Amino acid sequence: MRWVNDDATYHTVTSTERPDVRRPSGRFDGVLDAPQEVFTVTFPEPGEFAYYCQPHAEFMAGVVRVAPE
Ligand SMILES: [Cu+2]
Repeated sequence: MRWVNDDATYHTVTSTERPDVRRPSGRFDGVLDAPQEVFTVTFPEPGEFAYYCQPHAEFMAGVVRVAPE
């Protein structure tokens, strides 16, 4: 999965155990602090992986769904 910072604001891509509990889980934590900066995570197994942006946790979050091959 690849995230690109599409503006000039500081964002993070921070893993969390559940989408409704936005607290770092330690699996990944990328910083996107410049325009067009890229952060990439490889998910080796199927599953659902929740993430959020630490400075914008109230409205910036998502889930990556990795389908079985
Ligand atoms: Cu953000």
